[in-house]
Amino acid sequence: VIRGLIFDVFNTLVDLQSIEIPYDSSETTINSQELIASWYAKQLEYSWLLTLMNRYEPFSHIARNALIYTSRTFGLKLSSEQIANIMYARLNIGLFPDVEEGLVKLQELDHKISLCILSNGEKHYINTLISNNDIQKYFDQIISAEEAKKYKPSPEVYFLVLRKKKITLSELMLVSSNLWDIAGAKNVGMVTCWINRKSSATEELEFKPDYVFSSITDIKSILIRQ
Ligand code: LAC
Repeated sequence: VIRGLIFDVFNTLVDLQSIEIPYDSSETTINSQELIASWYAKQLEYSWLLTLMNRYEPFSHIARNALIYTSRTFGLKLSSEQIANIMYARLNIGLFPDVEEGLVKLQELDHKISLCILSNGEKHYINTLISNNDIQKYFDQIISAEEAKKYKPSPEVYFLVLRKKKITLSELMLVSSNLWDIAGAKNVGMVTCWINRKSSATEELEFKPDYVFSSITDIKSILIRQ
């Protein structure tokens, strides 16, 4: 029986593609969608590099450094003011259109399911992002990898949830659009739900998601049946 849902943030609740990058097509061959995808991939790479080295830096520092690296790689000449503006826009990344409706549906379930956030983003950043999107009311807790000083998919980060809740891992379901995060959660025995909005290809990883949906609004169907 699933008693708690744990939500990832980037690309699961908020759409990184909604960030506006000041982008001059004469400076680069890459489009803004590819630029944002590369920026995110670089953030993950840096976060995993630090975790493997037993070091920690807040995710926003990583995001800023990854932005500088990515823009330089693709020939974009961003001024420090433009970088500061993008980092400011990162506090207001927009929700995917299905998120709010999906959260409302989960709240309407007869049996109470606890909803919480587990993100690599640092706590004050995630608090701001979530309240700027006015969805903090749906979650009982916001848990950040900052507390483990390691990044997902390190097991210690998923274990943080156990410190806060009297629930076993097999009663918790991670909801994420990131398959590396699904792998991390399955690795520690959580149930997993992959939100695949864009019909992305599956990864060749040993750990497969237990459920796959194209929208957060569909999660309710699993919980009604249990
Ligand atoms: C998160 C990102 C990294 O943890 O997906 O919210």
